[in-house]
Amino acid sequence: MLTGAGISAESGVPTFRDADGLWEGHRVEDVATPEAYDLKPTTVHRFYDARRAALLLVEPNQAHHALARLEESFGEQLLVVTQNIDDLHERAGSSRVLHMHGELNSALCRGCRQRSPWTSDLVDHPPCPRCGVSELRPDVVWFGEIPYEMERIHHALLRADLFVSIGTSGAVYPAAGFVQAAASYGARTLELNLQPSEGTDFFAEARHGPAGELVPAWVE
Ligand code: BJW
Repeated sequence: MLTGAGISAESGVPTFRDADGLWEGHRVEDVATPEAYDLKPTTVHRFYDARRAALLLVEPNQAHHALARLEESFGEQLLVVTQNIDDLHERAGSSRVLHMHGELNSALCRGCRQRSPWTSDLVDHPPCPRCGVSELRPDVVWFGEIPYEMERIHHALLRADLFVSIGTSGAVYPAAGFVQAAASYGARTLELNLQPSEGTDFFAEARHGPAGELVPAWVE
């Protein structure tokens, strides 16, 4: 299972590339970069601080809950690889979740690369509590950086019988390439998205509509 911003849209979390997208008129490819952070760290911190605060006000939706129910039935056979940095899968009850683009509630030290929970006292941006030297940045994967958990994801793609992609535009690699990898290793492939994604032709089957309706209907 691969999920993207579209699965959280009905919870009220903005997507990246839809009309009312997250970066308010900026192309995400221009701003979600380490270079943008180097240039304007305070602006970037403010942006993620606001998203972290907004996350406290939203709840998982029917699509997140349906995937949690699926895990209850399939256990270790089910793996959710999410590009999302929110924690809505976990709050719905999923436990087998890999956050390939990092997590909003985690901090990354720019020096020692240690990851630690993002706590409220980090609002003042103190140095890393472990090395005491370098600054903490949001623990998210920007363009040009290597996504997390690639080895485990590759292993899962190799073994998958079924690959389902939910709420992602298919515009960002390596996630956009997972469907072709899974298909080449023998998996059935299904897209569940509001509209045809950029990679829709690579899927054996596609259903289009809101995730809050499509995912529960597919799961039941
Ligand atoms: C609904 C819905 C509803 C709405 N119901 N659906 C040239 C060619 C190929 C690749 C490259 C290239 N040049 C550079 C690259 C690589 C680059 C890349 O892909 N660039 C593209 C622009 C081409 N990728 C990278 O740099 C990545 N790293 C990398 O490749 O490292 C090399 C490497 C890889 C592997 C092994 C070893 C080495 C890193 C990419 C990092 C992306 N980071 C971001 C920001 C994360 C932090 C944050 O959240 O702020 O991740 S960018 C942003 O895009 C975010 C998302 O996770 C990601 C994907 O977006 P997503 O989830 O698809 O959202 P949207 O908005 O695009 O789409 C939403 C969809 O939902 C739409 O289709 C809607 O219709 C739908 N929808 N409502 C159902 N209710």
